[in-house]
Amino acid sequence: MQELKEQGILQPAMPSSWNEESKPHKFCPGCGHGIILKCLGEAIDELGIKDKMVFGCDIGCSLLAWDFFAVDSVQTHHGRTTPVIVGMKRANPELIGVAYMGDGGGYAIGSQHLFNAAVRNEKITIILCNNCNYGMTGGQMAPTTLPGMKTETSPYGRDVEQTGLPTKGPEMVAAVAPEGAYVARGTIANPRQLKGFIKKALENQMAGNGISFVEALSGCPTNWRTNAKQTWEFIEKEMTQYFKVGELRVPQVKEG
Ligand SMILES: Cc1ncc(C[n+]2csc(CCOP(=O)(O)OP(=O)(O)O)c2C)c(N)n1
Ligand code: SF4
Repeated sequence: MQELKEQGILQPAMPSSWNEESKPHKFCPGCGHGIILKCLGEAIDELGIKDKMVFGCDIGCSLLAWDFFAVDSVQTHHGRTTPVIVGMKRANPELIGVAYMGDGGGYAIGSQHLFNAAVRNEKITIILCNNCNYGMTGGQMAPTTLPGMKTETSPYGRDVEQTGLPTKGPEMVAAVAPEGAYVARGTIANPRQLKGFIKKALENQMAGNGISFVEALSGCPTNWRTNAKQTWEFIEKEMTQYFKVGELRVPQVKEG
């Protein structure tokens, strides 16, 4: 990477909070994780909080971001990133803690941590990549798999009579979090808006208001077995039908 830059062959506009040495990144071509993390990187830059940051990533494809940023980072066990970042934040409230995970990590194995962190209004930021499946392990059904959607473990399509309806994480967090919470759902199809949501989430933590949670609708072309156009259309036309994009909780701005 450095060599290519020195030769003037490659001059990518990377956020300064990124670790250039770890680029090109480790995600599959067309994966949405990179777009979400670019939004996060730009938000960190704009807020000037790089030196205060601790970035935690889960098991799942989010772990491929363990060296993504030039900030203190920790890679945790599956579903345990929320309590790890909560612990760090409680030990050092000056930190800006981000827990990054997939829908399996946040809504299945780690759902109790997400739920209870929301109930306690922990002053951390959680960013969750919703790609409708368990990406890293080969595309099994996840809590967010859409009704009728085929996966490795729902080859005839998700049967909601057997498995229930897909989890709506932001709606759940918004329902249980006390005053001061910031909750939103963005999409990689609208990175400018997604970056705005992530920035507001970080600002909410900086203000000490309460928990901030952003779900990002994302794509997993490898396991969906889709080309670029099909991936885009699935996110834009199928996912947004069920998962509504927008802000669900925005704290009142304190006067003075
Ligand atoms: C305790 C534990 N259970 C199961 C696994 C196996 N496992 C690894 S990644 C993963 C699913 C990841 O899916 P998700 O969290 O949605 O993230 P994605 O890979 O889609 O980004 C599972 C079940 C594990 N590593 N640890
Ligand atoms: S398996 Fe899916 S989620 Fe994982 S890196 Fe590849 S495209 Fe992304």
